[in-house]
Amino acid sequence: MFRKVLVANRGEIAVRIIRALGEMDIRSVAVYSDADRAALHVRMAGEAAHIGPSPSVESYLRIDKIVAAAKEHGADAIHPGYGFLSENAEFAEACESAGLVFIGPSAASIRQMGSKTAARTLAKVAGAPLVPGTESPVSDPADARTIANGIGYPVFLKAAAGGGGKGMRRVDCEADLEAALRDASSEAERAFNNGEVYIEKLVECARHIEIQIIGDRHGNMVHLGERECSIQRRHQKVIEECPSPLVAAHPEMRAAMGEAALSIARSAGYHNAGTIEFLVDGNSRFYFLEMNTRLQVEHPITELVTGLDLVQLQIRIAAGEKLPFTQRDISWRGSALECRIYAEDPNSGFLPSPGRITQVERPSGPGVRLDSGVYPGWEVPMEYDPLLAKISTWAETREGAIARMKRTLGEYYVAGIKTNITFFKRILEDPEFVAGRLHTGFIDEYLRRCRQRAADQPDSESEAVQVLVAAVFSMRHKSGGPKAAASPSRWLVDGRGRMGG
Ligand code: MV4
Repeated sequence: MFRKVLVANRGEIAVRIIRALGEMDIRSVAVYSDADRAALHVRMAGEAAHIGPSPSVESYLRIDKIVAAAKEHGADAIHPGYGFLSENAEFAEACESAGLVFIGPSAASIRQMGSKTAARTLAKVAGAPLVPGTESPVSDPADARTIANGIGYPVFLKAAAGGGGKGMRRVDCEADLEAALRDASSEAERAFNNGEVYIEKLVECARHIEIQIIGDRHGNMVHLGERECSIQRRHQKVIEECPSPLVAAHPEMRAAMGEAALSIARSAGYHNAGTIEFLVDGNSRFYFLEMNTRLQVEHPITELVTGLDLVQLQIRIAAGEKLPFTQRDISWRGSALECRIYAEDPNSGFLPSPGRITQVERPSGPGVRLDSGVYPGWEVPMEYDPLLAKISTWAETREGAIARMKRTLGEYYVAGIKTNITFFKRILEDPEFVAGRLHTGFIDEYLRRCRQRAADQPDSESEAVQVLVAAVFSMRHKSGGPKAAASPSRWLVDGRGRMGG
């Protein structure tokens, strides 16, 4: 086993990885930019290395500086987390060349799945159903027209080097196709240095369901079930859950999607943790979308329901160990939800809200997990993704997990910056959400329902509650100090004058 591992990331995921290393008696090395000198992950790690100025292109994206820091500190391996260099094949290669183990799949797997068209070909060869579309990039407008007419509108133009919704363009009719192709290609060129674009049939109001897989370097691989990630805003996931309410109602779907995911990963010769994304249409038919070759943000809900520690498993596999279980040993118990807490203001178009956190009240209790990268006094930098923390709740039933999440959000309190905490409280009360009727159009429809309700009844309770929240927050800012901030007036924010949930 490794003696020392460098964590090439920041924020809550760096903290998560440092925790796993601590439990495994492995020493940890943090890396940090100027803005992160006092960050929580730096405080928690055994050692830390400064890797440059605040912009991530000069620090967290610098392969040379991170590899040099790992060598200097005597690390055996590097965990990349998610984002930054986690799906960069050159980084994985640079680690291996420097004699460091990259805790993730091979550079070849990263490269293959990084090309979304190559991934489609691979999935097809593996026998998995695909969304109708092209397996190679399309650049000629006449070709694009022929293909789109063959598939039928609407279609999605997607960046071949993209993923996660970046560089996606919806096209509803032939007249819009040529301009959209030009836009999508130049956007992809700017974002990924690769202007290649492919075409897919756009599946409306589908569900976005992904399968977690994990395999060792000896050919053993299992799937760990699904996560439902249909609730996204601008291709940013907002709430994830496990099991998917759809799969819970059709349990045979899990085995079928699991088998499809395993056959894709096996044909890629994949090892370590990975996620296969599927779209599921109204007839419960599923189609391969893409594969993510990293640990995902939402891995905690899979951990809560399977009882496994994915980060520990990643580390053991990278060190050459065999998976300590087979598919038959995997079981799923209860239901889990995750809410992503961002430093953003839902009342002004979800604008980022960086600044100093003055106070944090952390939720706790049975079935509650908090993955947080912040502390009171920490200044949330504006340079990075504004994810502050993830709250996950577990209970025997979905209703229980929702009730627990509402209670937990009521206890959670962050002062000094705006957060989206109250936004979740309202979604969790939404009848469509409660009924589990989730689909990719959910957030747009939900926001439309909210605007409609506000227009129909301008002085409804929810409006009144918002005014009250604003008043309480501004009072607290004026009075200041921990005493005033801990005032029980906070508990009025649920509009019922009692303690959260
Ligand atoms: C799609 C799709 C419908 N049809 N592709 C978004 C993230 C990326 N990994 C895949 N995504 C989607 N791809 C086809 N051919 C729907 C989504 C999608 C989505 C789209 C609009 C609004 C919210 C969404 C949430 C999840 C998935």
